[in-house]
Amino acid sequence: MITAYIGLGSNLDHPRQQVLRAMDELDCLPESWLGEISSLYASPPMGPQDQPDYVNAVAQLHTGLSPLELLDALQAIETAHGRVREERWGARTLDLDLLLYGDEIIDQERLVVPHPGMAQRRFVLRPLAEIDGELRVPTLGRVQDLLEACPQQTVRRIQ
Ligand code: ROI
Repeated sequence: MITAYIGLGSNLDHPRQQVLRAMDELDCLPESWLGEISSLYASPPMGPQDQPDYVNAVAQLHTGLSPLELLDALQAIETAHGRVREERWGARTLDLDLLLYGDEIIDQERLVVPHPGMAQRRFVLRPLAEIDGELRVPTLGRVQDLLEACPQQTVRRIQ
């Protein structure tokens, strides 16, 4: 069993419901159960500004799935939420990012873990720190330190 961390984000079609439903669906994945979950947070879009604010959260998942099996499962959940392959950095009904997979470093064509860019994203680090600020991100360091060093962005706890 590995402890993985999944970043959830949505800014279309009832974002809070999208994120909460996705957490239930993570709990239903084979060989997996949901661990701790963060609160929900609202944040303005990073990237193009002509899109609604996002709802973001992070979930801990204990899983026996391999990294690529987990990636396939996350993409199947995104698709079930009506996500279509949209423009890069555009609005989406559901985004599930595999942030961390135990302490593994993965650099493959389909999957890079730790998630590149997570150290620049308060909407990832803030909920992750709520679950475990002492967690070490391979090559990057302690989550709480990453949060303190992260560029300011508004991230508001909503639920
Ligand atoms: N911006 C915010 N605030 N939250 C996200 O989840 C998010 N996801 C994205 C991009 C478009 C980069 N911007 C985001 O994929």
